Amino acid sequence: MEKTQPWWKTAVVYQIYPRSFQDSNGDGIGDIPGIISRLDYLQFLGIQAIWLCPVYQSPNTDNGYDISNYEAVLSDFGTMKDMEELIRLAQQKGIRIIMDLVLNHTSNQHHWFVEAQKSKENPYRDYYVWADPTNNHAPNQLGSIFGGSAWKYDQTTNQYYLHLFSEQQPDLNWENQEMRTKIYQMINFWIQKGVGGFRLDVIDLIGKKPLKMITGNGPKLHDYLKEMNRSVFAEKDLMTVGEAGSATVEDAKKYSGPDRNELSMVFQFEHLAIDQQVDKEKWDLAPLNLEKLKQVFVKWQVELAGSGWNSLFWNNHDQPRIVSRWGNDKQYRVVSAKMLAILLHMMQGTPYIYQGEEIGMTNRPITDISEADDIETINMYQQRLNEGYSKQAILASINAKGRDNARTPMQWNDELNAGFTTGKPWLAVNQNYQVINIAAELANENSIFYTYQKLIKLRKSNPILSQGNFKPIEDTKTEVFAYYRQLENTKWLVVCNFSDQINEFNLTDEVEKVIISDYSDLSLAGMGKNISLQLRPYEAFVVAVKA
Ligand code: TEU
Ligand code: CA
Repeated sequence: MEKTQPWWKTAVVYQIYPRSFQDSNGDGIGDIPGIISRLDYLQFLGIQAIWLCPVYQSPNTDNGYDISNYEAVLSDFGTMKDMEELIRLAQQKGIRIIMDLVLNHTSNQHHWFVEAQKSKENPYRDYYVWADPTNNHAPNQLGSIFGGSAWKYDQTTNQYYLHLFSEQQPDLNWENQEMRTKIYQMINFWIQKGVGGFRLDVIDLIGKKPLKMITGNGPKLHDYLKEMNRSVFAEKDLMTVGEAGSATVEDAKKYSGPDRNELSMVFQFEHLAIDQQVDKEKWDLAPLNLEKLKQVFVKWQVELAGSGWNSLFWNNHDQPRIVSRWGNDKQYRVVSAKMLAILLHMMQGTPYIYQGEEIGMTNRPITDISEADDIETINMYQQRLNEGYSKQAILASINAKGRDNARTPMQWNDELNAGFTTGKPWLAVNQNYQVINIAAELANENSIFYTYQKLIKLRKSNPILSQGNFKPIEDTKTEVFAYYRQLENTKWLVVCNFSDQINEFNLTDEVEKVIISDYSDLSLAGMGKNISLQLRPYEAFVVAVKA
């Protein structure tokens, strides 16, 4: 057993999308004072850190992922004083603030880009990626993740600039040492404020070689991360998590290996790519293949153990809500949400809870594109209309995978606008807030909330979860996902029925104690050795067994 583990190996992180969390001044937009007013709730849930999505100055073409000033707070969210207050008050409650760093690109309104656009000789020109036209066209066929070309023509200097996201998000040129040094100074500005760490947006892209059509995992990516670590993270008790959409297990070992001196962990998305058609886009839907899901989870658990560190998540501000996506948000919403939580939180890694996941908030379907806010969705709608897709097919894709699903306001209670705002919410509240809300969850001892609260407590007080090994149980029904965790002579069996049907599971262990279950009537009585259990819809339980 490791004596001293870094705090983030036994912690659970809560992700807040500030626009949608809690409004405090009636303008319909969530803000930092609103978050401060909910710190008691978060402390009661038991989380140890908050990943705060961007609150920096931004024109909001990508809701804050287009930063125009990294060292100023957008007035929608409040002031720098509010931010300092949040860090201080959270600290008092044992909660660290993890800031979201968007280092692959800035807003086109950032003064570096405003300068760079002026002339080829401008001192900031090389902070960005410029290229000459090829036969009067874009330098090459590189595409933007938000649709269209990744190159935008700039009349003033007859060159194109690179934007892997929207045209308003010009890519920074990480080959420029001076630019990198300015970024490190900015990171230090936030470290001096007392933050607990950072989430690094699309960090796998900063090594890009666009003229060679290389975007993710470029040749110098890990050199930059080592330089960043040396310059700002080293010797400090910070947690850093890199968003690495393209990462394989081998990549994750490079990012998060204990002696790599790069990052604490990464967000990889292999498990969340299973319900899309191979080599297509997330909008090209495919049914969830449970065998594949099990293989992916088992691979990451077994192969990264000891040589890196996993993040564990179902949701974030870019993903549809998991209870609608792979659970059952109708008849079995509560028990399927609990099953998904137990399945994920019993694994090795740092779990992340996205705001509202802890009460089983669901997707919010739209019937017309005018109800959408997200630039990625709006661009795709137009692009696919032009490509001849029917509106119905496009809306089906949006309702399954659109990012607005995760961005509807937090549902605090059954009052007007779910208690999120006294004004007009910037994005419509999901009308099921009358039933699905925090107040109702807190009043019900069998709610999803209390399952999450218990899972957080279990991780904090049982080293088996942060240090125990992971061993899958192979010979089960496809729908049954079962595995062991073991640390010395403590052994836990995790069994999850990932289905709305009854499925059997052959119990071969001697059960000693029920740790947690999503049916409140599970008892030891029926769990004799070598019996076949009939697992109820979405039944999940964890039991201590004889090692
Ligand atoms: O997301 C990376 C990214 O590729 C997103 O487009 C996301 O993976 C995709 O929408 C899922 O289908 C990060 C941020 O999380 C996202 O909110 C930003 O829009 C994006 O980078 C640009 O900063
Ligand atoms: Ca507000």
